[in-house]
This record gives sequence, C-alpha cells and structure tokens, in this order.
Amino acid sequence: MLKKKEKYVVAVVGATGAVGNEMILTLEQRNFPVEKLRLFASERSEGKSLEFRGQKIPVETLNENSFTGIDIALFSAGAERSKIWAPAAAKSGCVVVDNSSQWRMDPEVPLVIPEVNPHDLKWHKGIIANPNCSTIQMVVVLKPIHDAAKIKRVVVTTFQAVSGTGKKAVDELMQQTTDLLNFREIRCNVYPHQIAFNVLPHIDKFLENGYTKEEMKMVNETKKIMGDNSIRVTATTVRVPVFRGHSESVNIETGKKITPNEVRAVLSRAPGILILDAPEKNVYPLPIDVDGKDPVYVGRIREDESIENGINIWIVSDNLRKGAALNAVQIAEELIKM
Ligand code: 25A
Ligand code: L14
Repeated sequence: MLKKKEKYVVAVVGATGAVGNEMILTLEQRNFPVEKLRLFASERSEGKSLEFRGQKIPVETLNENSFTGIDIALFSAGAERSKIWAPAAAKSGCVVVDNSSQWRMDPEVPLVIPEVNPHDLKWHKGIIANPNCSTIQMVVVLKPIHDAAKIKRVVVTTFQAVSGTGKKAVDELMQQTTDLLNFREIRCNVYPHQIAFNVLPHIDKFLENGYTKEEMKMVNETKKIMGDNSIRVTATTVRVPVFRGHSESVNIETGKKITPNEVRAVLSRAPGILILDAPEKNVYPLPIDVDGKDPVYVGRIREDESIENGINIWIVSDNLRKGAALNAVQIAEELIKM
C-alpha cells in the first residue's frame, strides 16, 4: 500500500514511447505532487533526456535495484517488459500502474477506470492495470447507460489511430503518405499492409476464434471493469490512417427502454463525458478535434429503430490521453487520496 506523503517519487517506464511521453506531460499538466521523476526505457534510449517542469531528466535503463525508493511507477513499455518488471517493482514496495495488456485479466489485479470502478483500487496488491484504449472510452459511456437501463448487448466497430501502436507507426503513416504523394515506392514495416489511404480490419494478433486480440480485449475487459459478466459484447477493431484519436460506432441494446433524450440527460451528468451532438449544424465528435483533450466525446445519439430497446452512438477520444496516460495518472491521483 502507498504511504501518505506530501510529494511522491514517480517513475515512467517506457518514457520515450508515445504513451510514456504523454504520461510525463500529463503529470506536469495536472500538477501531480511529484517529489522526483525517474525515467526508464531500453538501451536504445540510453543517453537521451526528456523535459519535465523545465528540467532535463536523463533516461535510465532498468536493473534489479531501479525501483528502490520509488513510490509510484507508470509502465508503458509493452507486455513483455511488464511481465518481468511490474512484479519486481511491486516487490520493492512501489505501486505499479501498468498500461500493457499483461496483467489486465489477472484475477489478482484490479482493472480500473476512475469514473467507473474506483472501488476496485481497494484490493490491489501492488499492480493496477490500465485498460485498453478502445475499452476505456467505450466503458466510460456504457456505465451511466447501464446504471439507467441495464445493458444487455453491445456491438462495436472501432476506427483506431496509428499512435496506439507507438511512435514507429506514426512515422510509418507519415512516410507512406509523403512517398505516395511523391510517386515513390512505399515500405510496410509496422503493419502487414499499406496504412496510408487505406483501412485495415486488423489490430493486434489474430486468435483461433477468428477475432483479433484487440477485439477480445474489448469483450473481456468491459465485463471485468463493469463487474457484470452478463453483458454481451462483440467487436470489430479497424485501423484507419488517423494519427491520434480513436472513434467508435457503438450499438447498445438495453433491458429497459431508454430514449435518445434520456441517454443525453444521463451522459451529461456523468463524469469525463462531453456531448457534441448537433447534426443539423454538422456537429459531432471528430478525431482531429480531440487531440490532446481529456474528455470522452459523444455524438450521433439516436434510436436503433430495428429493435425494441436500442441506441446508436458515436464515441471519440484521444487514445494517448484518456485511452492511456490520463487514465493512468487519474489512477495515481485516486491512490494518493486513499
Ligand atoms: O505489449 P503491448 O501491451 O501490446 O504493447 C505494445 C506496444 O504498444 C504501445 C507501446 O509502444 C508498446 O511497446 N502501447 C502499449 N500500450 C499502449 C496504449 N494503451 C500503447 N500504445 C498506445 N496506447 P511505444 O512505442 O509507445 O512504447 C514503447 C516504450 O517502451 C520502452 N521500452 C522498450 N523496451 C524497454 C523499454 N523500457 C524499459 N525497458 C525495456 N527493456 C521503449 O523505449 C518505449 O519508450 P525504447 O528505448 O525501446 O524506444 C525508444 C524509441 O525507439 C523507438 N523504437 C521502438 N522500437 C524500435 C524503435 N526504434 C528502432 N527499432 C525498434 N524496433 C520508440 O518508438 C521510441 O521512440
Ligand atoms: O493497450 O493500437 O492493449 O496497436 C496494444 C496495441 C493498445 C493499442 C493495448 C494498437 C494496445 C494497440
């Protein structure tokens, strides 16, 4: 458990990555009580330094003694690194907020969205998992609707930005776009197909059941966070040539009838959500407008006229922000309040 202090020694593991960078920025912007910030990445980043509150902080590599004296560690260095280093960090008395997929479905590890299930933080044993980006922005919206009308089934299709895969994917979209516009040959290193001017129905690995890992994360993580295994979820996750901001088309079937106006009322009272829904003025959430912003944006709220109790909505949020870094920092904020 975390000892109460005025200020904390905080570490970011995977500091040079897309999410790690955003974590440093988020800690600074939200004025998290940081006594000292330590930054870690692989040997590739040795010698680099990154800025926090106007000061240059060197990037270190991890070893057995790295976590001594650290109170809170935010991890975003991939599942392989979290598998080894998160338990090691927890053992040295540090509380880990892990952004990788490694520990999310472990029954010993709480999976937390502060707006949805902050109570689950109580039973952590040193590691807390940060959910998948697409899951977070969807579940922030599902929870208030579930409380009002009991959700039976969810059908979701995502439109995911390349920054979810990390910096190298951002570079690949940029490079392919300039190459194509200059009539040069393109190269595909990160994704199996061209991503510029294209759409790929494929995120993370394919599994035996024909779904991708990303799709099954949405199914399983939703049930765990909502604490309700009866909610049926089916997902299709799609990569689009967008740099930042995931979009989702979500169809919700409820047990109790709920009208679009009631959904608007319920969501406007819920934390972390902003409604942008004025179709007559062409107003709806767009990924280019949410870059660097905190809320989960909702629009296109309308009835699914093909079933008795159905609602269709459009959800957009910054995948590096609420989808990753912001949610992790919010978890840390909850921890120091406990
Ligand atoms: O396993 P998962 O959970 O499925 O996650 C896979 C990847 O998805 C990203 C993240 O990539 C992760 O590695 N990710 C995870 N969760 C995410 C989420 N919710 C998410 N993205 C969005 N939303 P990333 O590139 O953002 O971050 C990787 C970071 O981890 C550091 N790291 C790697 N090995 C480490 C380590 N840190 C500590 N110890 C280790 N052993 C990594 O640092 C980066 O900060 P780095 O030094 O390896 O990389 C520094 C620069 O080099 C680039 N780069 C990465 N891979 C290569 C590369 N350059 C050349 N060749 C490569 N193969 C990085 O982009 C970075 O700029
Ligand atoms: O958090 O977009 O499980 O490629 C791993 C891959 C998030 C997004 C996770 C991607 C992700 C991701």
